[in-house]
Amino acid sequence: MPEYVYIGLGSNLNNPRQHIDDALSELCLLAVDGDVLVSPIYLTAPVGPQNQPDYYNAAAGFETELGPMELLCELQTIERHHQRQRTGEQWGARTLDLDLLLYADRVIDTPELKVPHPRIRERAFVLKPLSDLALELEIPGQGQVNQLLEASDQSGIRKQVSHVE
Ligand code: A4P
Ligand code: MG
Repeated sequence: MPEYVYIGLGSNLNNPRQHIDDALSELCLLAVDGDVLVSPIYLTAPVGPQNQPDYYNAAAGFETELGPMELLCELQTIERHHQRQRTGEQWGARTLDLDLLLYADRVIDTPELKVPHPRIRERAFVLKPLSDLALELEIPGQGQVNQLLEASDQSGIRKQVSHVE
């Protein structure tokens, strides 16, 4: 049975807007019938080290036949296509970050994969685009996305012209 998943996208290096647009097309290949719901794209102030450019962030939702680990592997393959370098710096700049935010209503806690993504609730750059896709989405164990968003610090989040315009 296909399951519905949500992915968070982030980029702040080497033409980040293009990385986001390309990654959204690549995510279609993982989706049943190629159908992907895409949020608006936001320009967001960096969380973590401040000596890095602003990020472009978005979220995508789709049905997939892939299991959670298979999906994570595919996301990492896409990151590699985008010359993602892991520098070891926590929360440092990157060409493309794809986080598996939610996998249906499952809770997964293994060393390789934690779902829901552990830092969703602290991060308006994730909650805002996620709320555009599904305002009343329930984050297992954490609450509704709109309530988490209200409680989060949304300063530094600016909407960009939509990719479909
Ligand atoms: N991993 C475990 N669970 C997951 C999951 N649900 N989705 C493991 C994806 N990966 C998951 O990831 C490290 C390991 O996490 C993977 O090998 C995987 O097995 P990574 O992508 O190499 O590391 P990372 O992304 O640098 O670390 P982390 O802690 O995931 O960073 P975040 O939380 O993704 O934050 N500021 C703004 N404004 N916008 C941003 O997008 N992003 C970050 C990165 C920092 N500041 C930001 C932004
Ligand atoms: Mg990550």
